Amino acid sequence: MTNLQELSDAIVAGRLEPAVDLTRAALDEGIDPQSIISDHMIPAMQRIGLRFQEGRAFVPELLMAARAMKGALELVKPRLSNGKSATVGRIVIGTVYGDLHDIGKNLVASMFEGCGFEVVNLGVNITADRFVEAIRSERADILCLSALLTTTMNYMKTVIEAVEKAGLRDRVKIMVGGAPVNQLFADRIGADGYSDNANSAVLKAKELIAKTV
Ligand code: B12
Repeated sequence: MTNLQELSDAIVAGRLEPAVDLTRAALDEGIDPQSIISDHMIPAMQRIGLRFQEGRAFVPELLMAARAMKGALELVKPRLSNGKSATVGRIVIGTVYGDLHDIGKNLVASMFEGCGFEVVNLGVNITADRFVEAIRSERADILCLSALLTTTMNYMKTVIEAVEKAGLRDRVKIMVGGAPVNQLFADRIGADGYSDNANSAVLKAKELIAKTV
């Protein structure tokens, strides 16, 4: 039986190979992929984040942990898919300008894909203009914005204003998320939806799509 505490420890220690091997073993044993992510991988990132906050870890350690998390996540991602092929809706997702955090955003994007959405993942450090352009070119039903820094979360408001200015606001639903974001903030900046995790993000997106049809 795979020791999932070891997987969590490997991510915290930034050890890519053991993290990938332990993840593969856990999947082979039939452990629920969602539980591997929610109960072991995400808490590992929270642990390293706390160490960083307390001055017991530094940016290189965060980077190593992120690399191990991403490597392990690559293995789990295909298992999140439930094989649905019909398109539920089109989503454009990205991390806002000034922000390079993409693990959570990519996890949310994978869950959307696994649940039948078509997803255009713009990446990180995305300007308001680029989001606006993508809503048009990709004919997005939902725009998803991610931010992990208190200094970048306000840029979400800039994006929403740019969408309004471009005359696209009534055509697209906007969802926001990321560790410093909450429902109150989402309401304040005029977003249509917020979620603090990838599972409820999918439920929220489906709810928003249902409202438009
Ligand atoms: C890994 C990491 C990094 C890595 C990022 C690598 C990468 N490719 O992503 C690196 C080393 C690059 C990094 C850099 C920095 N980081 Co950093 N980082 C983290 C860390 C440890 C983990 C983040 C993570 O991946 N979490 C796991 C994922 C799964 O969770 P998540 O992102 O929250 O996503 C979930 C939800 O929020 C939600 N969600 C996310 N996006 C969206 C979008 C939508 C639409 C929805 C609905 C939901 C949703 O669903 C996701 C899945 O459940 C956090 C600490 C923490 N606990 O969050 C600090 C943290 C975010 N970083 C922090 C800081 C300060 C920095 C730096 C400024 C450090 C520096 N001095 O250089 C730089 C900034 C660089 C930049 N311009 O962006 C601070 C932010 C403090 C603040 N209040 O703003 C934190 C909180 C650490 C701390 N405790 O101090 N970081």
